[in-house]
Amino acid sequence: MQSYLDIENGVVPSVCSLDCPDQCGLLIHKKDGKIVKIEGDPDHPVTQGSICNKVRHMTERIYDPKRIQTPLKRVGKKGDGLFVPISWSEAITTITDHWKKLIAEEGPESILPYSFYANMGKLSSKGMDRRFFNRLGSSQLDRTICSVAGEVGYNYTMGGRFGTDPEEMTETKLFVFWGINAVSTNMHQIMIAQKARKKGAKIVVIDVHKNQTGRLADWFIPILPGTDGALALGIMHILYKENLVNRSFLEQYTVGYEELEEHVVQYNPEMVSAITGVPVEDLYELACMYGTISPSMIRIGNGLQHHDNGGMIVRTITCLPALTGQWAVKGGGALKSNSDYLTHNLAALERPELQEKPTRRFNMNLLGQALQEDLEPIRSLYIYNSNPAVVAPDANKVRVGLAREDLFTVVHDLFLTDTALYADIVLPATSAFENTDFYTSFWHHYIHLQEPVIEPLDESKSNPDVFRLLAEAMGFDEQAFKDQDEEMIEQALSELSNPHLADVSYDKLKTNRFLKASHTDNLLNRLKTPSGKIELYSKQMELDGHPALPTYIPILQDSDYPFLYVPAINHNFMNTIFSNNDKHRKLEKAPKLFINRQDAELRGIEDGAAVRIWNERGECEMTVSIGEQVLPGVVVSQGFWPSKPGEKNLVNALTPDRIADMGGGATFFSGRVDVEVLS
Ligand SMILES: Nc1nc2c(c(=O)[nH]1)N[C@H]1C(S)=C(S)[C@@H](COP(=O)(O)OP(=O)(O)OC[C@H]3O[C@@H](n4cnc5c(=O)[nH]c(N)nc54)[C@H](O)[C@@H]3O)O[C@H]1N2
Ligand SMILES: Nc1nc2c(c(=O)[nH]1)N[C@H]1C(S)=C(S)[C@@H](COP(=O)(O)OP(=O)(O)OC[C@H]3O[C@@H](n4cnc5c(=O)[nH]c(N)nc54)[C@H](O)[C@@H]3O)O[C@H]1N2
Ligand code: SF4
Ligand SMILES: [Mo]
Repeated sequence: MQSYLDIENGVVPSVCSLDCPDQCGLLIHKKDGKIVKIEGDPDHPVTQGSICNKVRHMTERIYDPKRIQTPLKRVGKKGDGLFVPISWSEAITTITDHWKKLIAEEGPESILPYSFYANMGKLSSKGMDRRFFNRLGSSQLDRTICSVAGEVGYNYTMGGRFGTDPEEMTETKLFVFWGINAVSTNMHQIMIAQKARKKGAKIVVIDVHKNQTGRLADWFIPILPGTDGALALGIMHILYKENLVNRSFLEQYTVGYEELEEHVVQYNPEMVSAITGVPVEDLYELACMYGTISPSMIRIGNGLQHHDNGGMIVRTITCLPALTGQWAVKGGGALKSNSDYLTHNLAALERPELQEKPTRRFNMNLLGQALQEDLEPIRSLYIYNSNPAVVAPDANKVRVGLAREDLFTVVHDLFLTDTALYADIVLPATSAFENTDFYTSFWHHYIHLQEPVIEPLDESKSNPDVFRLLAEAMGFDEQAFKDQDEEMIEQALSELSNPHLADVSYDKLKTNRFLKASHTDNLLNRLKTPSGKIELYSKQMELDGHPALPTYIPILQDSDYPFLYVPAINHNFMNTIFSNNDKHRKLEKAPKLFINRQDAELRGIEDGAAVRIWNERGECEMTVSIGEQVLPGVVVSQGFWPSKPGEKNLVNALTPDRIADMGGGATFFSGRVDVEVLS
């Protein structure tokens, strides 16, 4: 088959690499060997030719003159951004000489990798990198910043990351978008809901902010942050009381439904209303709607689990479709993540046996604290696929750590991010269109192959290629470090224990570009909970120190600042990606703080005023937008803007680095702040 690299003029298929549930099929237009246009692939069964505005303007990012062209060495102070170009061989020798010395003097655990899934490619995010750090014997990172609390919570109820298939949701009659800003973050889910709406479906949005998604709803229900568990329990109370539960489903497929019935008596509507801010009449109407409309589907977002109690919130909401028997209805149920339909052979890709002995682990949400560890300090960080100086909680603490003169930091990225400014060595990364890789969606059920569309620009290298070079320079002579990308994909797709991928192979992917996970059997017959049933009562939770039944546990009141602060993501950036592109920045205009009219009036804050937002961790400046988009006592912002030292755009300067109730998750939205007009 002809390589796409040889096609100078024409259109080739591809897939979106970004950390987005939709994982769109793409068509890349090439002219004179360069990418000139990116559009959706109309043949993709789920995304069907439409893509977001962000990626439609991706070409600007690929050929941005600001892209790092060569490896760089720091010559100024950390944070100042003064670098000089060096060769790859000098960069690799500098890094590995430093590491060899560190290993001899302080041991390999003085080195810590730090990464996330900015490029969702399996080889780029959990392939050669894992092999390398396993073999190096470095400290290990728990990658907890995104969705782990909710996933652990979901799994207690359902036993795995299996949910409703989006392709079945054309049948759905009630969509509950719960803590998800899907217009911005899962646009094809909205498109499916809109299609169903034409056939009479209703869209309910439960959120702390009436953003794009709330504005599109048939019914928007504003709620106080971190109280969704109470709302779900209030719905259960009414469902049982009004006999809207499906008893035959409960008997056949669940454990603990009788205990739950007794337990939810305490969550009476008055109490739930006082906790959540949802009026009693609305609570009744919502419960009755949920108890009577079928098929109903709850799309559980990420936002509502970035709280102290985020795991329990998702665990609780996940019980609702069982009460109404929705798991047995086509197009009914819930969807948090569908990742487990597409789990490949992780061990073959990551090679855990290359690690001689278990090493210490760090929770990525505690990077600031980890860099203060002084008994056995971290002496070197290798950062890729991530921009922790902006995205990590309590980011000022992270930056104090990154500024340590005795910390040797390597950053591999496409751009000189705020994190890269603190690096000793910066390495230029390829864009995904320059790589071979494979991708699996965590929303729809497809696996995709990515073959390079263009050659690596300038001297940039992919993540796996850099780890191959580092391994060679470290003297690691195992075959694992010589495996090429195609071989690694074959390994990842061989000896699969996941029956849903039984029909998937590298060869088939090469011919088809994307393949759907098969699922001929019923989810209800293969639940991986300890009991094999949906666990409304979970013994495992009790063993893990949680209440066995879904329970409302309030978020921590960590201070007396008057506002709960929800610094969410925005429409035109992808986390920090695109925050340095003119087009995307222009569309976002400027960072804004949404505040309730009542709060603004009380404080003499006018619409459009410049304000300072602050707490004991840091401060940030924004322009105010007044309205009823949020409840009193809540302020919300959207987007992470670059924030060089001295600038005041860093929302994560304000966020707590407390750990959520499950999985070591982040608590970005459980912090408190004060707001004052800038004089
Ligand atoms: N355009 C765009 N798309 C993206 C991203 C991006 O930055 N920009 N990021 C990607 C990533 S990494 C992820 S994880 C996903 C996340 O996408 P989503 O799942 O949509 O999650 P968030 O945007 O974090 O939060 C969703 C909503 O939760 C609300 N929220 C916050 N706290 C609460 C609460 O206590 N209760 C309720 N009911 N709602 C609450 C917020 O107001 C927000 O509207 O999006 C991905 N897609
Ligand atoms: N306040 C607040 N903070 C949050 C969140 C929130 O909602 N509110 N959301 C959290 C969530 S859900 C997430 S997932 C994280 C996201 O946090 P991150 O994943 O760290 O953020 P990104 O901005 O997506 O990506 C980081 C960098 O990876 C680089 N990159 C892209 N592709 C490649 C590649 O192939 N190789 C290399 N080496 N680098 C590459 C990009 O250029 C970018 O600079 O942020 C978290 N932080
Ligand atoms: S960011 Fe999401 S919606 Fe946009 S093209 Fe990529 S996968 Fe599709
Ligand atoms: Mo995320």
